Amino acid sequence: MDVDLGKRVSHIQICGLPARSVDGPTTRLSSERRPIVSNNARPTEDFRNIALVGQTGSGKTLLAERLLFSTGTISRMGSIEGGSTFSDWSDEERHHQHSLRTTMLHFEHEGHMVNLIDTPGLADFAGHAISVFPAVETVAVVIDAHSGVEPMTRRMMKIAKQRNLPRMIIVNKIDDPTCDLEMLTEQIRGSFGAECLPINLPTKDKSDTVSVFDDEGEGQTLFSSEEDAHQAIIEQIVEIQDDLMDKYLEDGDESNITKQQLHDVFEQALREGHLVPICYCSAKSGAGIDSMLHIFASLLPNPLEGNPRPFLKRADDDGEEISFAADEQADSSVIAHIFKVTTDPFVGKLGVFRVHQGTIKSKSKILIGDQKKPLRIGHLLKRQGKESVEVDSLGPGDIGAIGKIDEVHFDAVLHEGHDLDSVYLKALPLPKPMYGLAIELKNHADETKFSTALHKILAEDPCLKLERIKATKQTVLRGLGELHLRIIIERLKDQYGLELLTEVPKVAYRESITGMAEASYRHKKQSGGSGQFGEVHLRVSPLPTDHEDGFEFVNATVGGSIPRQFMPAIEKGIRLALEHGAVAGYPMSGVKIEVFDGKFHAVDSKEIAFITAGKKAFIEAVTKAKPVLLEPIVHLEVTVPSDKMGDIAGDLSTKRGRVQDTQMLPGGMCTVVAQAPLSELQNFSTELKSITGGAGSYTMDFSHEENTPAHIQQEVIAAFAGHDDE
Ligand SMILES: Nc1nc2c(ncn2[C@@H]2O[C@H](COP(=O)(O)OP(=O)(O)O)[C@@H](O)[C@H]2O)c(=O)[nH]1
Ligand SMILES: [Mg+2]
Repeated sequence: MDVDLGKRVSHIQICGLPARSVDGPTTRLSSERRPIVSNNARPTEDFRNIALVGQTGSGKTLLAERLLFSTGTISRMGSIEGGSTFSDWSDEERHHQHSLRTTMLHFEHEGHMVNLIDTPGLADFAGHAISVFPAVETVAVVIDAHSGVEPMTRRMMKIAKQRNLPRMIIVNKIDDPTCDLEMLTEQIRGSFGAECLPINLPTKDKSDTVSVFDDEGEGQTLFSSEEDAHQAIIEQIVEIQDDLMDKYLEDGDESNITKQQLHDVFEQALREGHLVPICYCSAKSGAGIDSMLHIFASLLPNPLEGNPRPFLKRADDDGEEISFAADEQADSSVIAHIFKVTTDPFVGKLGVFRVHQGTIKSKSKILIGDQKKPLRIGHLLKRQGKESVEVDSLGPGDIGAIGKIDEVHFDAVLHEGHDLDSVYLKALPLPKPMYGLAIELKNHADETKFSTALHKILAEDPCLKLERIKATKQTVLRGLGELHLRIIIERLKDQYGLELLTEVPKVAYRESITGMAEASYRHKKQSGGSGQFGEVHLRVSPLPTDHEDGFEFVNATVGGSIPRQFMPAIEKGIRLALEHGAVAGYPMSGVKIEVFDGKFHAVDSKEIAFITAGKKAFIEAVTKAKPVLLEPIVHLEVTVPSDKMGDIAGDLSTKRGRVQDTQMLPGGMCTVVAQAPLSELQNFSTELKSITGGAGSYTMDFSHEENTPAHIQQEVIAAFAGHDDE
């Protein structure tokens, strides 16, 4: 059934519509049909695309709410506790009182359109936060003034820097009477470098801020002074342009540098990571919000200024892969990137995208990735929290969504011409789903419904994976942590009525080899009419651990001992063995295979014969090539009260963990950095809670793989030996 989108449009302010009145979390349906909003006229320079990221609880969602309120976009401020913010709108989020998804918001300020993306700060949902990076010019990392730099602060600062994204730091909650903002500023600079400089300063009573770049606002500052902070920024930015630096040094100030020159060099410094402005505010009291809005509008890069996204064009057969930047021009051929897929209870499946060049028009046709047939865009939407406004077009730099197109998937590129079929965006460093739960349906009759529901959920979440492990006969759902999976399981129950039984999965080992070996296999079958014949000689050897695919297949035959057309069949047989493991039933990787000889028969050689011969020869070679079982090792950063440091270090060492570093943090906390095998950490979140009385937190990231201890390896291989090799 077609949902009438016109009915859902309520009083959100977009492009001149009146301000929306907030009426709590339920979706309002207004009876009159509103027209499609014309969104044509906005020039690309007017957009500011900003992602709010950082530790959970730092106040991103309330800050988003405050920004919507201060710009007149909403007429009343909601609260986190009351579950009435614009950004945390789902029942799940209100129940858990945490953002669990990214939310698109937008507002106008000083004639600019700010697309603001609120992201979840929990480590379990880090993938959602990171995946919006390609959509924005600026990553704003929010820090809680009381808690200071936290694990997610570091992680987001690091990833944004790796992706060459201009960054700013927002110190929120300056109303908190216990915070020491001067010390915190030193901590920030100590953690992220001297390029972090205040762009506004809190006043003595922390009820307001003073802008230091363009001398707006006044009052006595809490620390430093307006002049010193101003000078520090100017000196930092003129450094990157020699002529400005000379002028500045000659005159002793910036009096001979024009406003435009200063703006440009400011923007360049942001882009080059030479300046990270620190902006102080309180989402709760509203202190510093006007100054922040002015900074957004006047200083943050617009889509034409920010660093270009790393688009790549896949090579055709003999060409080379090329990288290129989208041009952000309205009349170019469309390139838009889907950075989020979600399901809206009213609109259905939604693909949320950023336009990087060209103009997407409603009712026009669009290609998705390398699909042959174009699809008609039914509904072109601009999202405001859970609400949608239907627009007629979206130009470069803008963020919007298309509804009801099944083919849309995460990371897909939307475009108009087949010449752009092979365009994609350089992969993001998304966290690897490692935390697993073995799942089973309570009621097996729901199998079909389950697979449809899971398909939808998996499409929305790039950090969620489903595995069927043959060795353990378990279906394992993998995500980033206990909460991540708990929420998915709750969602399956609440939205789809599906109940699951769960248990701790057996460890996900991976097979590899450490030596080189050769083997051959002849597959011959004679039954009545034509027979089957194929013979394969191959060599296996280990690949470097950082090899991209973990698999390399080489046809090294000479003189046509096996005709070329059978090579895909041999590869297929080998891949079958790889998938199901050769020695212990776990997926294998890190192997190079060279087929160097073989035999064929003009009549009896068929694909099936070479599939079997390839598989059997491979399994035999691997068995001789000193196979090993690898286990995932994770990088852990555990933040606990300092007096629990010893307990945590001791606990980790009983888990085969290695403590690598410890850092003291303000507020009597410390961080323990360690590596440990994932298999030992299944109950870590519960244990940490009990050791620290709930005051500890941790982030866990895939680090690398290591050989499992010999006795474990022998046990696992022996347990598999009884299985068939199908
Ligand atoms: N005192 C104070 N509390 C705040 C401020 N901003 C947010 N909070 C509170 O901090 C908690 C976490 O806020 P939330 O916006 O959900 O944080 P998020 O996880 O970063 O989105 C909530 O209880 C907010 O009411 C602020 O500026 N001052
Ligand atoms: Mg939030």
